Amino acid sequence: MVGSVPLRPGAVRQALVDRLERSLGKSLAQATRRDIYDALSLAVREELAERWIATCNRVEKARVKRVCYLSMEFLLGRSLVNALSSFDNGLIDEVRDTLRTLGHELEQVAAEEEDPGLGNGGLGRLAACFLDSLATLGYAATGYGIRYDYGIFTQVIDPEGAQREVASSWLAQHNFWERGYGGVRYRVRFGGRCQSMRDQDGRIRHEWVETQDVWAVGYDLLIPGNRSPTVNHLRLWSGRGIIPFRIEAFNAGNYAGAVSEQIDAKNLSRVLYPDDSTPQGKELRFKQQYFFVSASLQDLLTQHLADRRPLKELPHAIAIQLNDTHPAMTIVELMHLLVDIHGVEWADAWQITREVCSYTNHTLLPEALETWPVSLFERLLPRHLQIIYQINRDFLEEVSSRYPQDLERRRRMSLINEDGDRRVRMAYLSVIGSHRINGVAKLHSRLMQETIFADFAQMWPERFTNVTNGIAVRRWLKQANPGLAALLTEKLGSAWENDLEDLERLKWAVDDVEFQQRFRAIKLANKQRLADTIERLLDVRVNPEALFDVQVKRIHEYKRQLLNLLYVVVRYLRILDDPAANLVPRVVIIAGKAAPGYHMAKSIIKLINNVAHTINNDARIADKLKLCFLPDYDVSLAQEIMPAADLSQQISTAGMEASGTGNMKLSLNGALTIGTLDGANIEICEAVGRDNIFIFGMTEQEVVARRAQGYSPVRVMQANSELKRALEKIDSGYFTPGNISDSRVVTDRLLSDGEHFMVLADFDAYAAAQEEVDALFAQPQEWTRKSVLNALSMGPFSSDRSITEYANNIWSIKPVL
Ligand code: 26Y
Repeated sequence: MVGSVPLRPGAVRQALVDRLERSLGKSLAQATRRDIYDALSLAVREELAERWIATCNRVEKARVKRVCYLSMEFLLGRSLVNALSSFDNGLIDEVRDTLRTLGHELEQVAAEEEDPGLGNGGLGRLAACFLDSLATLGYAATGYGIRYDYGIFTQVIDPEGAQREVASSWLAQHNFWERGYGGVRYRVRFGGRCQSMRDQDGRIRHEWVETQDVWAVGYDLLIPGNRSPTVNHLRLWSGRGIIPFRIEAFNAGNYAGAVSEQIDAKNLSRVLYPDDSTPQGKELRFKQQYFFVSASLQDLLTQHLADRRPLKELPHAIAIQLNDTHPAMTIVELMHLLVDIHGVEWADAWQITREVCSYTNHTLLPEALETWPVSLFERLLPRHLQIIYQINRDFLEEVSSRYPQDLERRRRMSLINEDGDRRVRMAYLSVIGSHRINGVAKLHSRLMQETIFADFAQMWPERFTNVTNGIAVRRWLKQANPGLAALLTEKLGSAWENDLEDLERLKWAVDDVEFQQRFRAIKLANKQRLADTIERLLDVRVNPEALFDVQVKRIHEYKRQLLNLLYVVVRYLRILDDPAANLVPRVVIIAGKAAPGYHMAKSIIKLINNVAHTINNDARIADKLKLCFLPDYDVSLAQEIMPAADLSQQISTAGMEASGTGNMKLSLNGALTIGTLDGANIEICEAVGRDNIFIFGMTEQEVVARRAQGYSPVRVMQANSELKRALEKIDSGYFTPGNISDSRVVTDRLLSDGEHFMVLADFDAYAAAQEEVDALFAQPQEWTRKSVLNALSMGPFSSDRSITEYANNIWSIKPVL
């Protein structure tokens, strides 16, 4: 039974009391903060549900084309404030006031919600920003993914400074943001064998029989658009046994056997990226991919047929976007469903598949380019292997007719890698089955065409394109930085929320002293708030007037947290040399998780924490330098950090960061970037102007050339005495008195011949750029001018712009409105 008092302006208190009493059975006097959260969430969800139904009706009537965004990851962040602030009627202000009269702060009530960590990093957060933009712009769109019981682990730092992973269930408490409770379900099949026979018309039909099946049950999360009538949904699949409980086995005393089928099925959606270092782990990941792809495709075909539209019209009704290669089995499963289940001719099915699908690549790193052993397909998806072979035969024929006699090219481009154990190349499958293939920033899209997909780009240049990433302005400015949002709205009205380019109109304010002062005061308040969080988390007090220098992202050697750390050690040693020197005080903030099996990344975290411990407890340093590793970086923590940053570190080895999106979030909140010419940094530099960003280091071409010459880090170290001293200090165990080998694994790696990420090679240039940062920060007005300019120049980096490009150039869709 839902509440009867709708959540509307003028009725917030009544709506709350109504949900408390009638849905939760609590009086206002008894209500805890959690109860208030529950009641408010219930009321908000009802509003969304109403809009969602209306959206579905509009989509059905208008028969507009719909996007299906398939992704293994969605990092949505918390829902309550996002939903409340999306309403166009100022409701959130009344909610805030009402809660205050009840003795609660909205921010604290909102923090009752577990942040759903259904992703790892950039790719997952991008998917969430895209869903936000799709709804805001009024496009019909469905996200499809997995409802992991346990998303990304909670990162705990142990007393030695090392990362420990703790399972965290976002579902431990009732989740109000889900709709459906498993209303939709599809059968997903594994194993078995194939048989073929002729039908009445003499055509060969393939059957896949004796399979082991599971249910995929769907749960929907509602996705509101900002100041938009559109509410879309994200459908996440959860595994269930076909026979959840075998009562005969149970009664015979076999309690484990009675539920084993249910457990096996539920394991499919148990965790995000299960460790794949064991054969069981590999198999589980493979099954997860097929599981969510199959359920999603069955779902969209069922809806298409329910609309009484013929299958050949599918490309006019649906666009499927593959978020990297994790959903690449879409190409094969769609062929299987069209040909084997719905009797479409092979050639027609292939044309439909290619017109419907498109693929985004997010990384050039070789270890992330997925391949699956042919033997896994043989055992778990035998019919799909036949289909892959057929696709490959047709494709290689095309290659041969384009490039006769070029056997080497055929070998290179084949879907099957024949070296060693035979493997299916999932990225090639994604390319062959898509009408558009895009990278996520200009440099990355070019490199993608010149390296990993060079043969394909030569054969089909018209299929390759770029769509530079973007971020959701609502979450990363409107919600994360209410102070700045209010200032912008005061000056411009609120149009910027859905049209970030509108900030250009404020460019006059860059030199306006009063505006600068207000901008600076907002930044200081945000820094004060983060300083409080730092004290709560780390028991370290930092000075909010210091320069807040931020590097937040996954911990990976290519992102070069070690370059940052080396410079911190250099600064530390400089202060010790001359405690009286007049240095710009800095708080260096680092956060991010390491993959559980990535030992070097974990050593990096441990070293950062050990250096931090030494510096932060060294009384001689006082406020001049603090190093803070904030544990358990997630979307909610990011929302606190971004608005408080002065400096944004984007210092990957050029050519390795596909785009980056944290760079955009930080700049939008007024941080200046210190960065390499990599990923979207290049485009950020173009947008803000070369004078308003600190660019340093080797270009992508220089990296390649230097590597070709033979890179010797030892030689680099010898040439820079400060760098040498910092490395020696780390190597001596100064920061890790308990265990010298903790630091030595890191210094050994940095100094190893040909070190792949070339950390030391960029050190001189990095340190020089950091000196420029200090010099500018010492001139607060100049700094603020550039900071304002950065924020106001981020128009091109709204995910609304990215989505508009996908809509026009890849999906051919129009808004429902
Ligand atoms: C399955 C496994 C091998 C794997 C799992 C996750 C491979 C890759 C990933 C995730 C990649 C990722 O998050 N890439 C990031 O995507 C962002 C959005 O496009 C980019 O901004 C960022 O540069 C890129 O590293």
